[in-house]
Amino acid sequence: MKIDTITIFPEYFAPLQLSLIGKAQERGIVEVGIHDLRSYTSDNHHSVDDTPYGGGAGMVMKPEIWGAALDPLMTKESDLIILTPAGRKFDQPMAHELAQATHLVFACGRYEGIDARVGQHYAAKGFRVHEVSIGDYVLGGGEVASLVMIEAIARLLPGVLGNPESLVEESHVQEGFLEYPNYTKPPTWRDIAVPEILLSGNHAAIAQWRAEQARIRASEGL
Ligand code: 6GU
Repeated sequence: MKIDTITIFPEYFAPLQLSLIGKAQERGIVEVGIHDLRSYTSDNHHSVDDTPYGGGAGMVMKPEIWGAALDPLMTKESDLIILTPAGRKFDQPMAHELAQATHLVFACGRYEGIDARVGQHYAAKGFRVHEVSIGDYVLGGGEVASLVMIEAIARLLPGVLGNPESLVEESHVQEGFLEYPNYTKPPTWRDIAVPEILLSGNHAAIAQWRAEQARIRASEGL
């Protein structure tokens, strides 16, 4: 999978060199390109935003700059993701859906967002355009939101996770069952003992206990 992100803060994407996605890049499973929106400006001040038509607070990102940045990236294979708190809520099914894509282009808006004609234009040209939010709170921009999405999507790609069984087990999370509590050594830590059943070696009883614990967590809304 090819992933491109366009941003005025390329430094935000340094974590993509680490851990899971860093390794996936080394292995050639994903290739990430980071593009500085300001390099597509042509004025002396490198301005990317302007005042909103109709008045009001804040600034809106200029469509010409976004067009200049997106045109060379977009192909028939591309899905354009515009990050905005007004978008469709990102969730695990959407992560699975986008993990099937060949090329994802993330447009990270700042200020009050990107001129609405940008998404409209690429949709009218026949591109797949998704306006996406990661949750019901407001961030300073789409950078962190796109990092969240990239991590959730990349770990679903074949060969990224060392242990694909964890993907099978977590499918229960997607089905509305929340996970059971996990423990490792030592058997007692600060006077708290690991539930004895987990040390019993009785796999059927352990599976039953875990299912029950997951049900309790779900019913408590944890
Ligand atoms: Cl995608 N952008 C911003 N600015 N805030 C958000 C968001 C996106 N998702 C949740 N909050």
